[in-house]
Amino acid sequence: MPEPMTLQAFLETSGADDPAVDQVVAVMAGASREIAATIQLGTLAGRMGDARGNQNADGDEQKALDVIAHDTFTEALRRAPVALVASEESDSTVTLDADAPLAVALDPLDGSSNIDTNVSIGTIFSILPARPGTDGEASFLVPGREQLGAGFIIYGPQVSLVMTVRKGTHIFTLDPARGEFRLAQQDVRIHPARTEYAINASNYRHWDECVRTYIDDCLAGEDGPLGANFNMRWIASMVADAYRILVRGGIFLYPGDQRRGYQQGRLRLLYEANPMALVFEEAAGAATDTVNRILDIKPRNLHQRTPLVFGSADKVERVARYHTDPSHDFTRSPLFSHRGLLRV
Ligand code: FDP
Repeated sequence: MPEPMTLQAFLETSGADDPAVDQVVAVMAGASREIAATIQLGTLAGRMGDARGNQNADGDEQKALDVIAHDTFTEALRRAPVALVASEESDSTVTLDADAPLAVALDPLDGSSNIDTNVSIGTIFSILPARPGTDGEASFLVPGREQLGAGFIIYGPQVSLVMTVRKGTHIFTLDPARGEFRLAQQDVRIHPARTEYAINASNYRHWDECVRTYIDDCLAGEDGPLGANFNMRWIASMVADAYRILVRGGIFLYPGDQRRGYQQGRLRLLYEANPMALVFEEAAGAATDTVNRILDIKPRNLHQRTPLVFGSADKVERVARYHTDPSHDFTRSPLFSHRGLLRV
């Protein structure tokens, strides 16, 4: 069997139209090896999941590994043509090379609450054009459809890079012996038929009626309005749930809910929703804030949150229909509807 192509060779032959974007992808992949090595050592590398006693700009408690990852990726990006970095772990943007053409938004360590649990965690990134002559934030406060590339690294049983430079979504896996990422899956297409959903179901009582109805209908199985038995998986590390959905289909939901501070959900538009949305759209999937396409939302501030639904396009569209037309399909199996006799 011929050896799978290295990331470097792939970028040279099938990379972005602008080689600067490829440089960012290569630098992110390179720096991720350092973070992966630290994560693999667990507590042997120190107490990475310990709180640092301060909160990030979103009010989340910062863990030691959040800060290490932020510093590692920001420093590494000095080796790429990057003018600005916006990070979930930093209140304001960081200027690297003011004359460089690109801006990068980062979630340096996604799934921080899983650091100590030996569960997959990751790094998410979004590449945008820098807008010279504007303040640092202006480059980031643009709709996600302007992204030139995006991706995430997952530190799991395998370390993998999922990336797009707007020419499909591709997966590379780290060969630890050689320290190289190699092509694992080219042009990923999300399976539409898989009936699997990911949601933190402990928030059921806080959701709006439309989200509850969709999940009720999943639970109703083949006798319910969706006519299929659904399975549930919730890893509580978005990168891990996203990777699974990419390779075998399904839907992820983190909607807004009634808890204090959760009206716009938990996830960040710039650092999490936009890059995931681009990765999923490039793989024939979809991503919304339950109704509107994520990539069309114009951010108002760097750390803005958004409800997020992504995955197989048919399922994402269905959730949107439940919000825009709450009577949709509830008639197919009235016994199981909210108005029915046998609501489960
Ligand atoms: P975390 O706070 O641990 O970084 O990014 C936020 C995130 O994890 C996602 O990775 C994950 O899907 C979600 O939050 C988990 O939320 P719950 O704590 O509500 O399960």
